[in-house]
Amino acid sequence: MEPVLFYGVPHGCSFGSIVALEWLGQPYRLGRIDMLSPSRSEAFSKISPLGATPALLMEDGEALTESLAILQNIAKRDLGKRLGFAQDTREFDRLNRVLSFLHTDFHSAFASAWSAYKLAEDDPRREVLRELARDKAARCYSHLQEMIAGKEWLMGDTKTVADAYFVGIARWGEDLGLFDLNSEYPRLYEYKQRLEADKGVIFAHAIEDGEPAQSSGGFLGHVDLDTIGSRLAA
Ligand SMILES: N[C@@H](CCC(=O)N[C@@H](CS)C(=O)NCC(=O)O)C(=O)O
Repeated sequence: MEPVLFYGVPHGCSFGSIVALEWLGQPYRLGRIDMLSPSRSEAFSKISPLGATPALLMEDGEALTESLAILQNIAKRDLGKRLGFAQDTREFDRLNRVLSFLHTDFHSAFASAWSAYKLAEDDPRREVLRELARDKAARCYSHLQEMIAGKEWLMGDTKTVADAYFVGIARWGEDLGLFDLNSEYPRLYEYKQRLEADKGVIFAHAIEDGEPAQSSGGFLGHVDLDTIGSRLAA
């Protein structure tokens, strides 16, 4: 049985894992999770005990959570695609460094702004939380702009899972109304636009938006969460 990636809407960080699966080109299915819904199905709670996405249900019924683990799992399925690197190489260490930065610094920089998003419009805590996120994320955007200088992709001349993960998170600055990337970080914006023109990225947007999506990879359709329980390892 092909792997199933559970992705979250709206605009989850799982976007990067969808893009990576498209770039890999091997058969897979998707499961859709509404992150704004207060409850999760029993089957999904077994797959992802914290209720978070992404989660990857693998061929043998074991579930893998955490973006970094999932992205490395996708990359190692065909190292010839160069979405990632063999573990005993310097490139592997460099990719891990970039992925860790993207997760622990960049992704987490937005946490307080997402908390603010869930508060009432007139809640006085909103602006404090948003300002905190803006400060932290600004440092990350600057660092990323330096990182991409003179390179086509984050790891150099090959697109990797780091680029896939980046594009799902970088949009949050504008989603949350905190940044205008084009005017504030023009070189980074240009890199992001190059990714936005990629077929896998266009596909992932269509999937999130619930629109007809043209896979150039191995997308076989969505799974029904009610029937997934039988695939879970004991
Ligand atoms: N440590 C996890 C965090 C994933 C995460 O933050 N997922 C968010 C979406 S970007 C989510 O599922 N939020 C909804 C929830 O936790 O209920 C990872 O890196 O995969």
